[in-house]
Amino acid sequence: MSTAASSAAPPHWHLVGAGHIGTLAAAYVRAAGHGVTVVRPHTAGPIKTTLAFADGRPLQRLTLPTVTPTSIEQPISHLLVACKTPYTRAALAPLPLAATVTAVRLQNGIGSLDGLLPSGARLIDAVTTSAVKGTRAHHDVVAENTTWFGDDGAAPDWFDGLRAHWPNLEWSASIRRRQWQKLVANAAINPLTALHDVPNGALIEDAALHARMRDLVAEADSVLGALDDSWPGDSLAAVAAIARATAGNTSSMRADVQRDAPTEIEAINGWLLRAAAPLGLALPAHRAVFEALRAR
Ligand code: KPL
Repeated sequence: MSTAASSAAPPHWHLVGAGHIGTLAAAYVRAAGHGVTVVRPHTAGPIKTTLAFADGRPLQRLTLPTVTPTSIEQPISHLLVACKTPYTRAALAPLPLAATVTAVRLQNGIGSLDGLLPSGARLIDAVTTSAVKGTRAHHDVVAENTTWFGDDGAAPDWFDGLRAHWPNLEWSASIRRRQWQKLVANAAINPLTALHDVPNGALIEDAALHARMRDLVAEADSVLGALDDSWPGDSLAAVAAIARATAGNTSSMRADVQRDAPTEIEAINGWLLRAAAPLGLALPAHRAVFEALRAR
């Protein structure tokens, strides 16, 4: 679903977080004729990288201009946020955001932009199941799965044009449901694989880990069901299917722990714990992994 096409000029995006998904998003918006500039904390030259696609289409070379927050002259009208959630506050604080900025949040977890955008901003949440691997200089786009953009409104006028260049991009009027589904998977798979330093498939193969995954999923379902009685619950089969489909993968949180970087635990399990508190729900399994990861 989208609004009628408009003759408005294509937007110019400022991208925060040129990691795997941020770079893929930059390649798609560039292909759609949008502008894109990467915001970096320190002066640096353009980012030069290549993207290889699993369907065999030609290697794409991408050169992205960069800018520091203090050298941005015009207020930012379109912002793509693809950094890891723990860096969001510091990355956005120095940015000159327009009062009506449109921000697309391509991050795990929920709520990392709360309180960081002007009151007139439009926040579009994005949920993707695409997968990219590689280095800063080269990205292997392993899977171009569905990506949903959405908020409470109709799609913006630039959406149809972008969709033509972003494989499997959809506008979702029920983005919250999509976010919650991804949240439950991330809240179960990520902390367990990080704490036990195992690939995702271990949560299927190891009975003890499987039982802990089941508890995390059941607690997450209890919170989401209490927040919204139309939440279907019973997410275990869906989460197990993700763990199975990504059996050999290192979850993003395990990768963060392996390189001693901050994890996204606050935006994932932390969000569930904060949502559960006013509902009077104790989430012992989430509390345990949250504390264990914070204690690292
Ligand atoms: O999204 C993921 C992540 O690692 O952050 C999953 C689905 C768990 C795949 O590894």
